[in-house]
Amino acid sequence: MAYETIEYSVSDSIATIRLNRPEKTNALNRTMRRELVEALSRAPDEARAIVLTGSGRAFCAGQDLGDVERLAELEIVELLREEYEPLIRLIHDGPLPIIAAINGTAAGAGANLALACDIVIAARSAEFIQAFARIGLIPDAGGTWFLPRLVGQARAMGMSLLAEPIPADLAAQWGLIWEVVADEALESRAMELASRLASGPGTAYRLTKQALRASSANDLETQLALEARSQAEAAQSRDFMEGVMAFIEKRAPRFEGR
Ligand code: LHQ
Repeated sequence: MAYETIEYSVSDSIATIRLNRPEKTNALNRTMRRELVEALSRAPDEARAIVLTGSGRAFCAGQDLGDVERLAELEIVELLREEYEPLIRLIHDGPLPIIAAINGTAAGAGANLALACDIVIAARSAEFIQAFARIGLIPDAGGTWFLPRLVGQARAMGMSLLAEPIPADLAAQWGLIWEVVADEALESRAMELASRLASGPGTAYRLTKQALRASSANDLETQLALEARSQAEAAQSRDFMEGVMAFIEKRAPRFEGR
């Protein structure tokens, strides 16, 4: 299926989703949000890992501020609940591991789209900006939820109130993202990680993602119970049997992803 604002391709069980409005710094308009939801929904049927990246020099500048007619006060609740929330939830709750490969500036909702992903790697020249306060808004698209969990309250508050660019190296140092690579190595590193995940134990990945995502709302007792249930499910997977057999036979496992 052809898209207008993103590119979607599947190769070697990796679905690559590329934001593709480079002349608009890949700002999110309604079509892009709809297409992202469509692509993220189909990927689990077609792939075992997802890479989300951008074309051109920005990753994503957040909400398309040119889309003014949709920014009238009364429409914002609707816009967030109906268009941003499904997108963030699909990334956060989806069964596949999602790697964000941040090729340039990630600002506003574009930064928080990235932070919703499971593993975030960034080109050294990339930066993260909670740009909202610059235009009199609060961090949305999950920002107020992700930021304190990733970097703690002090840094979350500083990033949000001061709205200054956080360079990729500092973001990695703070634990906002997983790693930084040279600009020219971003794509190959993203594909290397994705191909490792796409040939890994899919059931275990899905359950690990769910358990880690659930942990911040649970007490230890609840989380231990969740781990027990999830581990019982993982232990039923073919990949678990294969992992154990490969260990005993001293060979590399051949996981099927189920
Ligand atoms: C853009 C944008 C953009 C349109 C650059 N829109 N054109 C908000 C509202 C309501 C409810 C829902 O949620 C949200 C969530 C949000 O995301 S609010 C936050 C929106 N984003 C921002 O405030 C960031 C605005 N952009 C910037 O601060 C800068 O453009 C950044 C730092 C991203 C990049 O700076 P530069 O590399 O210096 O590029 P530039 O500023 O020259 O931008 C290049 C072009 O992209 C330019 O167009 P032009 O025709 O002049 O070349 C910009 O107007 C356009 N652009 N961001 N969000």
